[in-house]
Amino acid sequence: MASPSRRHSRRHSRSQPGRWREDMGRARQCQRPSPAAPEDGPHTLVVIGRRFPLYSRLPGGSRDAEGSSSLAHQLGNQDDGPACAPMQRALLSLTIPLEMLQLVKSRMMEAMLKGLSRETHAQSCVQMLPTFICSTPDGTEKGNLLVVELCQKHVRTLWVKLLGDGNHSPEIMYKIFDVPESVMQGKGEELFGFIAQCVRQFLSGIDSPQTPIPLGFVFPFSCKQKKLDEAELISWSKGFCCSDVEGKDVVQLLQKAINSQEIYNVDVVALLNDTVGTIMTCSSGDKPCEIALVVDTGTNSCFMAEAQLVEMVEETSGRMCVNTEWGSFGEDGSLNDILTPYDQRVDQESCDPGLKRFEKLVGGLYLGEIVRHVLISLTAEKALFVGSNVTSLRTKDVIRTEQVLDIIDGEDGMETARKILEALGLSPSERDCCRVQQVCRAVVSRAAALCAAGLAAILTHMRQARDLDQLSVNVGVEGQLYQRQPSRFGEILQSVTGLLAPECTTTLLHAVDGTGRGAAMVTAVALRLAAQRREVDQLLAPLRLSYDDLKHVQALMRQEMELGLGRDTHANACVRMLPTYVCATPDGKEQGEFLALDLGGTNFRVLVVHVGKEGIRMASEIYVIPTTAMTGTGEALFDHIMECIIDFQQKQDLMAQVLPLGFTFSFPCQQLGLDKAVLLNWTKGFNASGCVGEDVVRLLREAAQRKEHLGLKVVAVINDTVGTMMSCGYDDPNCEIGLIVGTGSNACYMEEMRNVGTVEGEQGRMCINMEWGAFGDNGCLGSIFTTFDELVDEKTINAGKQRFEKLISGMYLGEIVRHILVAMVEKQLLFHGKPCSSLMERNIFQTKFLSTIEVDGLALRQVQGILQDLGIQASFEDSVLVRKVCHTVSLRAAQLCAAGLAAVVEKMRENRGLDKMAVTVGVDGTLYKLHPCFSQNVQETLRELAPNCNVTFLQSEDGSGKGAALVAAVACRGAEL
Ligand code: 0WK
Ligand code: BGC
Repeated sequence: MASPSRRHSRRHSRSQPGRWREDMGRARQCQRPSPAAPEDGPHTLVVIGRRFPLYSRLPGGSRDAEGSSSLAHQLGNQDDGPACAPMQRALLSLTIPLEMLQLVKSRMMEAMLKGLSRETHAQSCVQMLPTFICSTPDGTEKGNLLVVELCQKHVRTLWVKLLGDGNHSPEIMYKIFDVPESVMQGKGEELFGFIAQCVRQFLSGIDSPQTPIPLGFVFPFSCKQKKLDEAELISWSKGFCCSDVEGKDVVQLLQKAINSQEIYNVDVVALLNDTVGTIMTCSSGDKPCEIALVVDTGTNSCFMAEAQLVEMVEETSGRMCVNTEWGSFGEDGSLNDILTPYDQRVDQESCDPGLKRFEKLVGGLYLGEIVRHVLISLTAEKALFVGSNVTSLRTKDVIRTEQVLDIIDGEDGMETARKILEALGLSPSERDCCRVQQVCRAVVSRAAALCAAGLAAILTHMRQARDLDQLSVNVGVEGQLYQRQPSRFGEILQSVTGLLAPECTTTLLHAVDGTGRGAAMVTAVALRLAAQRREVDQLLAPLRLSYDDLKHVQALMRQEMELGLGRDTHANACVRMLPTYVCATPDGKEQGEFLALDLGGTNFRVLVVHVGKEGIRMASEIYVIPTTAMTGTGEALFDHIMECIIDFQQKQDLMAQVLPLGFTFSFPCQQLGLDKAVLLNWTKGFNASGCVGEDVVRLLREAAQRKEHLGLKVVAVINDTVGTMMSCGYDDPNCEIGLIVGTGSNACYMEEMRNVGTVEGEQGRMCINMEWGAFGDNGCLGSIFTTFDELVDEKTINAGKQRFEKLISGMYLGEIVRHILVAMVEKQLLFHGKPCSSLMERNIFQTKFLSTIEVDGLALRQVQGILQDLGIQASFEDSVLVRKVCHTVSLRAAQLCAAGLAAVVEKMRENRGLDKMAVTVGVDGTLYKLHPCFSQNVQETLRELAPNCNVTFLQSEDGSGKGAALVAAVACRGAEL
């Protein structure tokens, strides 16, 4: 960017319309006003040289006869001129006692809470619109940015250079273009066309780069914001009423207009309300501003609300800037008891009667009108301009607010009043000028006091929402009513706020250069977030599976199933489709008492199960399998298992009985009979030696022998998927599929014997344990595996094995997330790129964290809590990102699980030659059961992938221990046959 001087000379060609300014954008701070000299403090009503304390009489100063009478009495005593009574009445009606201001404050708080709540938002007249801005600038924002501000009567285009050095003094160049009246009331297209032309002219006047130029649009009207760059206009105000804009996305309208100006490198990346621009402009790294007021043509405010209170948005923790749109306060009648006849007339003559009631008491577009109507009424009561031709007073807007401000704030307000009145063809007396000045003061003081009541409402709301006794905040203020320093408006605003919210300390900061810098900050933040979003999406893209991807996985799974069932192909198949010798699901006739073991999940359980006509009763005990036992010798493992069994039998007083035992052994086993199964390989972190290739029932029996325990009678060994199918089949005979999504993952289903090439016989069905965890071990899922999956796999004790399981199950999802988070830190997308040693530790990010983090409406504070426990300081944005990663990983797992199931149900449907098939899946596993949306995602995806199958999911309540007992019961019944 060229040096300021040269740039200055070349560009200021007079030929170009609009007015140029170059300003280094510094914000001036105005401190709490020094206590006013008693005789001329802001809250003194001056009538003909006498001073009356207006607001200091609260509390206790009630507006009872005493209060008002004392005021009237004081007023009466002072302006004892002719017709002073109408004057006193007028001033009194424009004076709001503090207790009434207290009421206005509490009504505003009520309306704010109504606006924040999802239930009552629509009915609230204070709309509390989310702005999607969740943090104030931290001074690191950088870049050249274009800002367009649509102000009252002009468009301001700014070129802002943020240096990222705390941005206390960004370089700002701007140009102002007056908006023709016709454009303000014309077609929307014309308005945006006009703005786009201003942009083109402005850019042609500066050597703007050809590279993409981000534009921030300050649009001071109530908008329903969906994103930073998507906002629908709710309603026009302040004299603007262009057609064909309300209900439309204003960002799109501007972008379209800019493109039609053949400016293709300008991208509207953020739209913000002027209050938001003010809060950002007045914020700087070390002094964030948390409230902003605009007291200009219109009035409005915004503040940093607790996100969890903003029920209209997802975000549930941290803070979000909320645009109150308090201009509409009172549209529900809640200000009727302070509205004067003058206000009613101003409202009736406005272009939106009944609307924007608060704005019509405070906004600069209306104060001049209120004064005019007071003067008309006082003239009618012969309290003013006796003998003057007052027709000019009948002209709307003949008295402008800046004139009112001149009259009260100017050095010689009286003289100013004379000049203005004479310019209106009036011949005012000294007294007239004095009374006009009093009326102006009363109107502006009331506006300031009402603004203070609104500000006090926000302050108290924030203090209560943050659960603080005291609150101290910076308040950015922008607008002509506050512009003059010191201004009567400012002094009353400050002092009355102090009276209405004594537990809050406010520092008013004047937004010197309007909202330009703030808009640039927001645009820079929007850019940073957009760039981050793009990078995050890029990083997560390989984990996002399309419908076609899932259909492909489904087809691959079917292919592998056929290979696994094939007599000649079974040996090399990765999905081994293991026959279980369970040929029927329970028929309810099962009877007896059984012991059951359940090994292979999160917990090792020993159960005693009583199966009878009245149903099933069971008792169980959970035992831990220490890692040493999982990875030590098989002997030690089975000895440990025996100790648990004996402990259980002792506790259950079963030592004297030899109950048939059903053994759920949740690992891939070649079943050689109902009670004989050879372990093919360990999974899920187990790696006990001397077991693979062995009959696990024999290993258990040998352990019983070693313990000289005669009370063991294993009659069946099953996989947990089979146990789950049997256990659910007992309640739902339609249950012919078992699914586990827990530490590991697997499925079984009832296959037609004719299709089971590895077992003799063509009749009937047999349950096949698919061992789908190993799907992809032959590389057929290469296109699905991501670098993160490779990182997880290579660190496991069974690298290259159980690839499908490692994409789906609980033992691995946390690790996938951890690797993605590490990558994001490396790419500066997370935690400000600060390396986190804790994140480098394997398995530190547990899968159960996903289940917590993805809970809908979870306060992101809890996400921050989890990260904090891991020693990671996470910002609000960080927490949102971490949740996004968790969701992406768990959704993929659920979708892949559904693709596997789709292959199974479609095969069963075809097996049975059915067009439509209904079937139940018995399911178990902590991930499926405890994750907030895993089961729903599985079911939704399955409905898409296998629309001809109506699949019911039945969660197994008592796990597969019950299933093992039922299989044992069938085994025992078979033995009796
Ligand atoms: C409970 C079943 C058990 C199975 C487990 C899987 O009773 O057989 O192995 O679910 O879930 P996990 O405990 O691994 O989450
Ligand atoms: C095992 C299966 C078991 C599944 C669920 C997998 O690791 O190979 O046999 O069914 O985990 O526990």
